[in-house]
Amino acid sequence: MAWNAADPLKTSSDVKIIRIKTIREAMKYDLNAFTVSPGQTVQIILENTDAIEHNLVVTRPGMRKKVGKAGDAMMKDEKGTEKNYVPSLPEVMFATPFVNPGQSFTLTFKAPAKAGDYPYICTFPGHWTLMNGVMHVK
Ligand SMILES: [Cu+2]
Repeated sequence: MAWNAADPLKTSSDVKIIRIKTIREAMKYDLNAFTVSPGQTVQIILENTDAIEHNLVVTRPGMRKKVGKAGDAMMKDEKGTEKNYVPSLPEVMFATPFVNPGQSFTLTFKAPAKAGDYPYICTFPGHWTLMNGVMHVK
């Protein structure tokens, strides 16, 4: 897992750019699924158009619930905010920090080499059950 900022020098035609916005007062992303190729460079541009903070965390296949619940449990962690409510678990692959209302963050990473369905969620406690989607790698 890494906090990755966009590096404009590294963009090439092979970069898959995915734009995701948050839906105001709905606790949802406006994109519930997208597809990338194995090993491809992916840039997720998370634009927070909601009135509260959100993040976006990509998990290993089948780990949405585990990571989401670990995020919920961080409500009791006094360093939760500092950690952006991103659990320190091997199931977490990529994560944005918290994105403030009206701000955006670009998360750049290499898509997994292994085909599969990789869930993404907001790990702010209580958000993941509604605020989620799937990155299909194929
Ligand atoms: Cu959220």
